[in-house]
Amino acid sequence: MALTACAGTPAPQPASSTQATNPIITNIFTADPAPIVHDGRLYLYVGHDEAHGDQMFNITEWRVYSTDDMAHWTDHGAIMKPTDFKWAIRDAWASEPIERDGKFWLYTAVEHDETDVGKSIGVAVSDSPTGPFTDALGHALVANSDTDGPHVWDDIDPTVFEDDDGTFWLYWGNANLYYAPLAPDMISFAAPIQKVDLTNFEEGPWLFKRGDLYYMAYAGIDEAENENEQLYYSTAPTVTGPWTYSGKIMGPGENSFTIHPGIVEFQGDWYLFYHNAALSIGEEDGAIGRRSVRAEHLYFNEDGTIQPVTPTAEGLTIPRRE
Ligand code: FUB
Repeated sequence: MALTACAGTPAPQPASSTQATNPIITNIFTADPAPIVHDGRLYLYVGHDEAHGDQMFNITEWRVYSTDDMAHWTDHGAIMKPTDFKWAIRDAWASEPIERDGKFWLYTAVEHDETDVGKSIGVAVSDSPTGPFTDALGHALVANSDTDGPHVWDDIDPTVFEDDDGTFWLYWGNANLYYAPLAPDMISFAAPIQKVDLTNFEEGPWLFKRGDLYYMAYAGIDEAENENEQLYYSTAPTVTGPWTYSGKIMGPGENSFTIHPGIVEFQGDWYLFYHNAALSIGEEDGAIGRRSVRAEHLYFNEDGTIQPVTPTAEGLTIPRRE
């Protein structure tokens, strides 16, 4: 709409805003978003799901996208596939990278070969956030036999975080939430693995800090309310707790049993990445294993609590509306 001015009054300036899209990536199915910021760009790591028909998941590779305005994205392509870990056989499940001294360490879940059946955490390394990444260890950092979970897929969904004292921490898990400090080599632990209980916790932990408060966002299930996963969070005064349940961030993802958070501050604003299964590509509808990554603005209250987020069909409007 054109704006016109009355004689003698200054012309009103149109508010300039950019409209992003939801989902962010529409030509392939993507899941388990992990956003990080490096050198003024936001890098988004996802799993590329090629499930067909009734297949549950067929997540074949990890890919990276980046942006400097949250609306226009560069596709950096595939950075690694599960069998680049010689001991893994499939399943590019959720991952999260972190930079340390110019190297990028990618912690990720994959299916281990027959020598330790079940999901395992691998660690890969690259000189660039856009890869390529190679196995940094030659075996799993955490294999199924290293933990005492209720099933063989409890060692998934790693989230990695650097604390103010320079210690890097890894949390991960499904059903059980495990954690341990990483050693300076980033490929071993500096202390034994421990466990913590969080209200409704199911999987997909995402650890971050804002001000003095540590936040653990995660996918959880409250069966009295909904059989599908919803996004919850707990907060703590230290990286190891004690954790206090702090509420729900978002309800279930449309058409999706799973939901998976990735939270980041970029250019002064906070963003929540998640996935649902509302996208169709050609004949293939979204489904349990064919999800697509999306983003919304995230708002905090004065006391540090997170305001519930309503998914939008249209995606981010930038700058955000107050
Ligand atoms: O994408 C595979 C699995 O589904 C992830 O590891 C979970 O967080 C859930 O999103």
